[in-house]
Amino acid sequence: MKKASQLIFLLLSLLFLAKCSSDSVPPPAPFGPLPSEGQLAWHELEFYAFAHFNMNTFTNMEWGFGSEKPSQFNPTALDTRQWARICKAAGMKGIIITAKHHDGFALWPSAYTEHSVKNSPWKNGQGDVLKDLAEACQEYGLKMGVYLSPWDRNHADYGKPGYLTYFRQQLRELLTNYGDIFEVWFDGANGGDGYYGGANEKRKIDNKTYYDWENTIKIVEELQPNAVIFSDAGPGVRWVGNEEGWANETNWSLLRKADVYAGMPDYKQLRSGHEDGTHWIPAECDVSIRPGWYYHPYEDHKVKSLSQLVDIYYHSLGRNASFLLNFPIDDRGLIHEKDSQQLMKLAATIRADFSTDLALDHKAIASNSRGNSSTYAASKALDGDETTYWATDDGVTEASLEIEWDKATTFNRFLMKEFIPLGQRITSFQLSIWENDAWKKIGEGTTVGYQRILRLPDQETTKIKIDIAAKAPITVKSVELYNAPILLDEPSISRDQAGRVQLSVDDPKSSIYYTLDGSTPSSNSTAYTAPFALTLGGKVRAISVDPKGQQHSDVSSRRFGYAKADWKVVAVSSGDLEKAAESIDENTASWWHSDKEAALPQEITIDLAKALNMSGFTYLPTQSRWVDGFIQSFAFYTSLDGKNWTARAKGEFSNIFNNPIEQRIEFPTVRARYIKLQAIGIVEGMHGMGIAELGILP
Ligand code: FUL
Repeated sequence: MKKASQLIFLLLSLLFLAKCSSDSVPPPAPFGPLPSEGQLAWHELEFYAFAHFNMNTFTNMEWGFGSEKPSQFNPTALDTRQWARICKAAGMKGIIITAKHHDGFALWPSAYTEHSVKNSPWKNGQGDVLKDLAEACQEYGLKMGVYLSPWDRNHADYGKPGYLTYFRQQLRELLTNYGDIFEVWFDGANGGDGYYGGANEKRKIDNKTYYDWENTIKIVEELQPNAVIFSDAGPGVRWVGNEEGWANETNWSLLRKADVYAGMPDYKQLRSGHEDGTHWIPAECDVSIRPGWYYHPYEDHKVKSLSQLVDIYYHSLGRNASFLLNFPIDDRGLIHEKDSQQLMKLAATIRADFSTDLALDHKAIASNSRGNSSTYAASKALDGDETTYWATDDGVTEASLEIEWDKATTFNRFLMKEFIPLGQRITSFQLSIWENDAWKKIGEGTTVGYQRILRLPDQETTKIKIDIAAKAPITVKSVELYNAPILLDEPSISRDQAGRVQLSVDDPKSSIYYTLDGSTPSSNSTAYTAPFALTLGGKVRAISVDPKGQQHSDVSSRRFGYAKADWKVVAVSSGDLEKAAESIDENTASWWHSDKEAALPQEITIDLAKALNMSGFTYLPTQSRWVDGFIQSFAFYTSLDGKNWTARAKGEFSNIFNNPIEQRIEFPTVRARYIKLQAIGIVEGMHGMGIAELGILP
């Protein structure tokens, strides 16, 4: 008995000593610029929303001139709780609102201007969008941020020193009256001309000096010490150098602060940051779910596809940046149904992709771990605990980590995070799997930082190895592995000029099935293997199906007229005849436009190469981001010889401005070789006649 207790005592003492010795191993020294507390909290937010809602929503503009009237701001069903409910359901952590955009209209009843909601018909001037949103965010547990445009095309003093006082007074209102603000967004844009209190002139400022940012930043620090400040150059968070939602694969959370400023022309360097940066200024990817930032009914058919949104997720959050997704709030004051539908699909995909961490608590071996201490052991990267990390000894900047399973395991997502409170260190890494008794490289990357994710083809193995190189001892907070299900997005359907239809999906593992008889496709329909001819036109409906044939995407559908292989534009009333070929090239992204100054009517004549029976025509207006040339009223003629013409249809494309999708006009079947489309009227405010595609219905 005595012996047993002595033994237990000895064991306990040994354990105690072992623990003491491991705890006494100091953590690696911090390396390079470090994030602040506020920045660390911001990193954790990852995915949050932008709400572009303001005067532009009602004027159908992207950049209002500043001469708009408060009376124009009048949402019919504004409901910030709907925004918050949707964002929360998608796993977003906050909402940043355009409190004031470049046109100067204030969404809150600012005491310093008459150009605000207080003079609008909305709630008889008693409303305050900021207050409504603050309450909604509070209710749904979201954070709120504010966008305050430095450029103000309404204010009489813009460009003069006096404007700064006004700008700062407004900033104080926003940071005082609406509770905690997590991010303050300062835009770098300045287009020059504006209303400016009636002056109607161009006012350019010197971006480097005019705003005296140093003193504006002090106001944020004083009133909202936990908020991060966004601008092209931070100081809290930086723009990523594009509005498409991607960072470069190499992405440092660092910038040489002295070399950057808001509105700088050489902004593309922001996509990677600066490896030798002097300050911690991580990147944020801002991107809209539609082409525009503000709501335009004519973009209702241009909401980003699931595949596009998923790509953006991986190209922002997977590359050490955050993901700020914009909703152009519509003129009712709601997130549009189509936008929320796509958002929910994205959220479901991301949840499924990261549902089970296959590395969690698995056996891990590192080639080196700091002082052989359990505190910094390899297992700390797999324990799901964000406060612990695997670290290497001082002087050891190259090391590997192996993870082993008892049985073969399949994964296709690799996620790694550095312990960034100690700085960003990793410069490169390689991922290998154990195959045929040897390591086989399957992936690699450069920087990691807060988070790096690789999308890989399916990998089946019993162990993996990550070789890492860094600028200082390695500190890895997590390594995670997932087996994401197949991405089932609607196939995209296109046809070339020769009439060959191509169906495509992003995920190569899914199969495509289609029908041509109008029926709903299923996995019993025709399987798509290669482009097929559809020269006489018809309706293609398609789905993508998982390899087991159990799940499928929504149905995509497109209707085609005759193929355009031998067609030729023989005359245009103005504009470039050669370029007019783009109106029949089956490419919906290209277009032809008549001379913008030429008087109406304008027309285009096409030779179909042989006489065809036709029962109508289709017109797709230009699909460019900046819409123009939409035909409002038209006349359509046919001819057998190109000399004697008969009018077959005359009328208007109703609602084309709001809904610029393919227009179909039918008429009793005729036989003709030549067709002529005449634009009699163009949508108000547009110039010339524009065509993305013209087609003929069999
Ligand atoms: C840009 C602005 O000019 C756009 O209108 C939009 O607000 C976007 C987020 O930032 O620079």
